[in-house]
Amino acid sequence: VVDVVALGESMVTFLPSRPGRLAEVPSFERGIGGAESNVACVLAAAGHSARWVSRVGADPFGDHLVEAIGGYGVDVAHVRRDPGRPTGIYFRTAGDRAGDAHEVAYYRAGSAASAMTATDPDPAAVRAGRVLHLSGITAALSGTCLDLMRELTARRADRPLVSFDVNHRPGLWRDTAAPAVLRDLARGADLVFVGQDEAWGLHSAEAVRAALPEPEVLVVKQGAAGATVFEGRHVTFVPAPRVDVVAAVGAGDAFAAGFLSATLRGLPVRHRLRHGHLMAAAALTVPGDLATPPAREHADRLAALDDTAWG
Ligand code: KDG
Repeated sequence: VVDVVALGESMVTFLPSRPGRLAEVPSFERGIGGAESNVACVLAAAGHSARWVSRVGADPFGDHLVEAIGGYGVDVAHVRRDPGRPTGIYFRTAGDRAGDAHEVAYYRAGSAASAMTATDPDPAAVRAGRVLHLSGITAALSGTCLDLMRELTARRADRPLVSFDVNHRPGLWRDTAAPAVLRDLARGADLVFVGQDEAWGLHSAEAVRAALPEPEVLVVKQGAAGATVFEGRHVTFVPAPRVDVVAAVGAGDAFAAGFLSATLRGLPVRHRLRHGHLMAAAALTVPGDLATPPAREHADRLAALDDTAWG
């Protein structure tokens, strides 16, 4: 059994080769993006078995995504090539040092991944892991992708642990119902990651938990301050280490990967949070989505330091 199956659209990403607005920079460097495949790549780099399930075009950018993500050690055998639709691409700036003021231009409408349906990809391949990791991005891609998300978050006995990162990307939604749609999907998951800034206008982690009591584990990410986990009746906050931020994109995915890795290894909640923070810290210090995560033994040593070292 594979540890984690991550399902979602990935895109070739173009980052300006020098600072400036998208309208002005003359050249770009190619990278890869896609929230769910980022999680799979970080998990594979951290020694887990991970599968990415998706669709890409039968085009050179599709080739590149399959090769690059496969190059991280992720199983890409269930990525379908669609000769009739293109691979999505997007351009983005790294953003300021606070990380959130970056420009994004998507070219993904009608992409190969947006044609996924509730029955294709193969449901058996999607449910073959100990964990199925999903995000709210997929729900925004098309009506058939939203159907797929509803199917995968429907509660049923024979499913893996369903992990859902809310990932509200306002630029992708034409629909004002996005917050309600995302909340309904989150209700069906077992483990939910949500940033306080995308949490339905609620201003405290406790208010988010009150609004979302169903998931067994709820992780509310509070930016540079840290993150709070609600698990049953237990509430645990762990501050984030201080980091010189280069670009915030990819940090949420790395956080999810660290938390999932520690969950798969049966570590206690405080350590799960610390592994999330450590993976995120690595991603925060590079301009692209993906950084080399700390080696497992090193991360374990850092996560085991006492509370005074963790602020
Ligand atoms: O979490 C990082 C992602 O947002 C980025 O890689 C692009 O998947 C992406 C998206 O749809 O915004």
